[in-house]
Amino acid sequence: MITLLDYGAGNVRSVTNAIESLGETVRIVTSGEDILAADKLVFPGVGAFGNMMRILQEKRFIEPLMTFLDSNRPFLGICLGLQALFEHSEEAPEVDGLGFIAGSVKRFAVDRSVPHIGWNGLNFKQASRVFHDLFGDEKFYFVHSYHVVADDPSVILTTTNYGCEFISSIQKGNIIATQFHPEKSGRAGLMILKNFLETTAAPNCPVPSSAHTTLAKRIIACLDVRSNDQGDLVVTKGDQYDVREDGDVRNLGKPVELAQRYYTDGADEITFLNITGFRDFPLEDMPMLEVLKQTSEKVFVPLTIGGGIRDYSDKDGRRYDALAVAAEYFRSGADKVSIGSDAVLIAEAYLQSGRLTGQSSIETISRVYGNQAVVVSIDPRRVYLKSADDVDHAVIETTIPGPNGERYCWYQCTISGGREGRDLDAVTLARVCEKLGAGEILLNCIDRDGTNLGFDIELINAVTSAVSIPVIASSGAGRVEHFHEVFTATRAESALAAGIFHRREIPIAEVKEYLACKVEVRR
Ligand code: 1PR
Repeated sequence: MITLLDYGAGNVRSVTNAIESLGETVRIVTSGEDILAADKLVFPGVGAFGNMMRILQEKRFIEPLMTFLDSNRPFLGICLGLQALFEHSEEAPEVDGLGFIAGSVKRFAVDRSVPHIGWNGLNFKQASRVFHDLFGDEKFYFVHSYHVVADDPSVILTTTNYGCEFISSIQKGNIIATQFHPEKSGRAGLMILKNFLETTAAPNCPVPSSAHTTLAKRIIACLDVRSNDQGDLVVTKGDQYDVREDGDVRNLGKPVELAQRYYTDGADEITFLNITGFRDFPLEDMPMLEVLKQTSEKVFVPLTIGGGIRDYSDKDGRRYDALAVAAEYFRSGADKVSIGSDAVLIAEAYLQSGRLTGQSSIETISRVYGNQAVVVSIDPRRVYLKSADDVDHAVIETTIPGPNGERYCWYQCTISGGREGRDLDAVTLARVCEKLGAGEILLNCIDRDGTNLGFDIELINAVTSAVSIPVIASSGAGRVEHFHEVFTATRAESALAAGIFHRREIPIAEVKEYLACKVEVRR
């Protein structure tokens, strides 16, 4: 029996699912006594440091937690569960941490995208039983903007390189805590959890083949999900956002089965887009929530869900805010939510008023769950221009001329699944969303969607150079070479594809095989 400290923010379902998949039972902490009575305690922290410490305080968990840690019983902290052990954090200087380990938590000051999102390796500094059976070159999933700095180097278990060398896990007696998410790190992560559960595993200090770790480029499988005309939830795919074929919604398979297949094939992340979410309220869309729940029981890589995240009034006039919709997605197993149409409307309102309200979906969700949990999905299409001065938008000079030989274009944002174009360009939208608290951009391109012509490199370069958060390149992948191109010709951190994977034209493993000696990928 494992005791799990859930303080109510974010996705602890995935940790529970991962532990249960290893044959253990999980008991969730409801009181300080549960912490004191625990044999082994897992503390998965999600969200923001200040919010976490305030909730621990309110629930009177701090004292029992300190008693547990002092007793040296097996403890596994994950992500914020590591940061909580330190004295304070730059993220919330006014709030004290537990102070179990001397040191503090600092924001990354590196010339790279922050948050540090994705799969990175470990430099092993000492042996640990949680590394039993690891070889040393495995990669683990990270998602964070802050890292710990320990006063006493003897607690450092591993470090990781990301523009600097930072502490990625600590060990002090039986107290172990990782910045990465074992529950989201596929087979290697499950092995760490298994070793933690089996306290008899022999200590191991693996030797990686390289002296430095490198963040891998991620390959993401995207599943557009909606009900077909028979009412079954199906994965569909169109080209340029038309998903009907001879009048029927194209049916490419069952969402949970496909997600599982992609996990087994080596996908680094799975994205579900509830593509009718913009018109149907997601909280009434129980099958979609069920898909997420079932997937998170079997798939141990990060799950993102998008569609319909916005404030909403139901037919009886009851109001729900976007935060409630996101909370339900997180409770059902999502690690990140993706906001599409609402982000455009928020950015337009901000540009008009020049004022941040603090009330938008991007701001409220990132405040509670952290920036890394908020992805903004942009659906732009090209608008060609004769001259760069024709519009008041971010214009690029293009090497792909328009139908009338135009040499310039801007990327017009759309809402409602590409149905409505707005007077806002993709570069400005990305910039505003970063300012509002988005942690990542999912950059689609309607012109390329489903065409197999390759990613729109010009669009991706325009957006990546405007923001410092990671960008997921999406739309148009048709050959393995397209992934190589997007990772070498742009600063995109990850590449997303749908059609080629659904139609089994190119398996994910083949993409990784091709990339292996050219760019860093997770194998
Ligand atoms: O606006 O917050 O409700 O979010 C709705 C989300 O659903 C948006 O992210 C929007 O992109 C997506 N969406 C809406 N309608 C459709 C549709 O297909 N009719 N899907 C749709 C867009 C997603 C793309 C696709 C890539 C890769 N498709 O990300 O997966 O273009 O495809 P490819 O590899 O086959 O080229 P909201």
